[in-house]
Amino acid sequence: MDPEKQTVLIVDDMKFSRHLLKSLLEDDYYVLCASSGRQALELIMAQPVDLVLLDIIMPDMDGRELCRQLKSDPVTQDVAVIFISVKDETEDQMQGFALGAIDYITKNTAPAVVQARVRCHLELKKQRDRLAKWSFTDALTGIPNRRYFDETLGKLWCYALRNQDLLSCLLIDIDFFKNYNDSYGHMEGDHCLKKVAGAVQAALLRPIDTAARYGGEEFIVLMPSTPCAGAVRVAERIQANIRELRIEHRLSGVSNLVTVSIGIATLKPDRRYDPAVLIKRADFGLYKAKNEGRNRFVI
Ligand code: GH3
Ligand code: MG
Ligand code: MG
Ligand code: MG
Repeated sequence: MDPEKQTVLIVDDMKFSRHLLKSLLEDDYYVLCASSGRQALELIMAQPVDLVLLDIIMPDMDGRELCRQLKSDPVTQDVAVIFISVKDETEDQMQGFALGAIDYITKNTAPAVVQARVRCHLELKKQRDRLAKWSFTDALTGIPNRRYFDETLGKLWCYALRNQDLLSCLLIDIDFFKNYNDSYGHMEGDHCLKKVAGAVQAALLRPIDTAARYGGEEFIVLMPSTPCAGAVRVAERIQANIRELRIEHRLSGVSNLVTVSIGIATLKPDRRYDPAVLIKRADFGLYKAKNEGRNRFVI
């Protein structure tokens, strides 16, 4: 799959309409088709979709209901929707925008115009994605930043809550990093941060696991559907990766090599808690790891 190529989902109960739209778009985009709202929801949950072209009149779940559901779920609320319908009254169109659609195309629109409008929206989506990627990336290390982490935590928390699933978190802090900066200089410090970020990220084997720079010399990892034992294995891999880097710390007089301390927390989200509880628990583990001598993890 070409990662630059965008994906459009056509949702229409009429085979003819699906085929017509598909023929207009398949040269430039990946095109998925669904014949019902329910099928569309399944496809949207299973893969990234850049744009949904949504028919309104459908049996079972109509297009408006699907749009309502997408916009009310934090996991899917950013999916862009364009209604494509035979309903051409001003009121229908205004209702479509009120539901959160970014455009409304009536089915009597010339095919070339449909194509042009879809292209225009997808171009804007591409630019939005670029900006989002930029604003979610830590400038020094190139890994996701705190903003990205906070958003992801919100989404994965909802997801785990709904599925009654476990969520694990690691809070990682470089040991004696102030001494490192004082002994080797700030530039070397930055270089060390980049290497440690790479070692943390390389320890994650599942694409759903997220690592981010949480603060100055702190990193955080979020792992959905992961029990404590799985989180421990990742913490061990992170420490092994950092050991292998063999970054000298001798000049500081407090340690031979750069090491990290890790706090581990696992919980099953509950409506009574806020996602911050998970981080608070990991932070408590980190605090204990520091107190017990550093270069270790504590649950
Ligand atoms: P501990 O083992 O208890 O964690 O000790 P520490 O020295 O690592 O902890 P402390 O919080 O006192 O120091 C963190 C240091 O991280 C201080 C700060 O100068 C450094 N730091 C934070 N952000 C950056 C950065 O972007 N680049 C560099 N070079 N240093 C940074
Ligand atoms: Mg229809
Ligand atoms: Mg710190
Ligand atoms: Mg530190």
